[in-house]
Amino acid sequence: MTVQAVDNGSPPAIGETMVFIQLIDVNDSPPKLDAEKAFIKENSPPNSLVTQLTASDPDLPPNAEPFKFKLLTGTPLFSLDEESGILLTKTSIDREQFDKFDLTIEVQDAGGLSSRSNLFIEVGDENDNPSKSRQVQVIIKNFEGTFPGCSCQ
Ligand SMILES: [Ca+2]
Ligand SMILES: [Ca+2]
Ligand SMILES: [Ca+2]
Repeated sequence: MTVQAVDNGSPPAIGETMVFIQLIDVNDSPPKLDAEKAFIKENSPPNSLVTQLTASDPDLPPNAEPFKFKLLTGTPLFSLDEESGILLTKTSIDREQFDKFDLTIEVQDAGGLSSRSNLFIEVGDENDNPSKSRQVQVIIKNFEGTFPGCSCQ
């Protein structure tokens, strides 16, 4: 930015100088989780990847990355790596038992500000419940040895 100084002389003398203003970033924005939804197929083996969480923070380093992720919802079904944001299953999930989850995740920036968001996880269906066999009774009436549409005796 340029600053001009004018004195009261006649004619006035004008001086110009460049002034650099350095804005110092303060950590006034908590990070926010980028994704709100994830998906996992039912019957996936334990340690399957659900998603890798990422976050955004408008502040400059060191008030932004690296982030720390925390799973606040107590659940025996998922594990979240604090540093990488990798969310894994701990066990195989049965969609006929649980078809969705709403997890609360806390994300913290390197300056210590944090926010909480919900992560909705949908469990995808597999056709793993075959229809049960039923007993069906079929009665065929035989009229004097002839059966319409059939060459049987
Ligand atoms: Ca921040
Ligand atoms: Ca199932
Ligand atoms: Ca199923």
